[in-house]
Amino acid sequence: MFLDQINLYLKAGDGGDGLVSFRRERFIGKGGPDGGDGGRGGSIFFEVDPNLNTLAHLSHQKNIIAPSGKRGGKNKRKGKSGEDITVFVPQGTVIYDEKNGQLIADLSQSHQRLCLAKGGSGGFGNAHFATSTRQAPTFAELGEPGEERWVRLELKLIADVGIIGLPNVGKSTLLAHLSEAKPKIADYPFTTLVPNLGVVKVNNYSFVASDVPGLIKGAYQGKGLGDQFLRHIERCRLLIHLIDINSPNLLEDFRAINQELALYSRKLAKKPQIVALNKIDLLSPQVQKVKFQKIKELFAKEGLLTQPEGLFFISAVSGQGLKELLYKVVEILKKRRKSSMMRSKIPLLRPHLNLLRSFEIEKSGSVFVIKGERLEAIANKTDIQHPSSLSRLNKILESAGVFDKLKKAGIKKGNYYKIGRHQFCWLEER
Ligand SMILES: Nc1nc2c(ncn2[C@@H]2O[C@H](COP(=O)(O)OP(=O)(O)OP(=O)(O)O)[C@@H](O)[C@H]2O)c(=O)[nH]1
Ligand SMILES: [Mg+2]
Repeated sequence: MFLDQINLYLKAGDGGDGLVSFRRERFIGKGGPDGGDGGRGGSIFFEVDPNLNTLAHLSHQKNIIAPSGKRGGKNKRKGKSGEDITVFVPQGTVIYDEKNGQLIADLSQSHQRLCLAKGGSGGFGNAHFATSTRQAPTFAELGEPGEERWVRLELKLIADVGIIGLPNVGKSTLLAHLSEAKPKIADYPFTTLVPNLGVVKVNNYSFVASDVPGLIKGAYQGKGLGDQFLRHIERCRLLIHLIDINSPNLLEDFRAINQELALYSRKLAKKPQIVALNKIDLLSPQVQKVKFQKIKELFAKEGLLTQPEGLFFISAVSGQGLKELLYKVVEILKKRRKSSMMRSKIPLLRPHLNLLRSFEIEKSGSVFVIKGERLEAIANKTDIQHPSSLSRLNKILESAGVFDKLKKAGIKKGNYYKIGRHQFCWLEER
């Protein structure tokens, strides 16, 4: 199965709680506090595996949940940390925040790695809070909740060259001839259901080519396999437009494909194309000569080709004409390298859109309600009966800028503010 789009729920591990405990040993009367810290929760990383071509390996996984950190132990033993999880994805995976559609990351480089959900830190055990004046603290911190988010993964294969054309014109045969790829080849339309990638080597230069499943007229309306695969050639630097030289309507074939590209996007329609007429081995040398000339004139007359050298006569089976085609491809790719390198130098990585700082204050009657997913989650997990947990929550609210914003919103002594399931009274000027 080929999968190029998938939704996932990510939940990093919660931090383990700190422990409240006191040393109990024979002959030692009052042992000091020895409750250890909780372990860190596991984080979720995404990493590009260049050997992957699809997202199919993730199809059975709707939720990815990293293990939580363990509770702290006696003897100041730190709880075990939850193990990190690495999700491998193909090069060209684009990750969006499913809730607001925002782009989070564009994984276009091989072995690129980033953290998408950070595990919560462990809470401090009571040993941590012992001071000269507070020798027996009876409280410990709760672990911090791990981040959670809903993401959409979209795969945009990164091929330098896309081979496009009507079904059965020999796109896969060409890819197989030029590279080590072994796409399915057969004498019927729509053999290729998913794009294949292959590395093409020309002397010491190499590039990636992809055969795009056959397009037909009306693909953008869903005819044939539809235009869903055109997304993958959006990033190609060059297209090889393959036409069966034995087709009775060469120009119509050519136009039909270009029409579909234009309907999909203006950018695709403008992408440089090399036109290659395939299957010339089926013509005798005499016929070839006459036919090639006629076709050149036909295309030139229609003004369809901006570069006359963009017309090639090849056989993907015998290999005839492929050398010339390849040289042209390399020449164009070398020229167009600059712009694409510039583009790939700015990988977009915004994994943590500072979730803590994204909150709003709404007024509900006379109560100031703090609305922010992450802050609310933290508040909900805080045991406010314990002074230490409460002070930790206050620290977080402070550093997130909640108190400043409340003041700006006009909160006065005696007013109430609410976060998650807790409601507090604003006691004094902070
Ligand atoms: N004689 C000859 N046959 C070819 C040539 N190239 C491809 N074929 C044949 O044409 C048929 C279709 O080839 P494919 O490579 O599967 O064509 P495709 O364009 O990938 O087709 P779809 O994936 O169905 O869109 C197969 O039977 C190939 O053997 C060629 O240069 N000469
Ligand atoms: Mg094919």
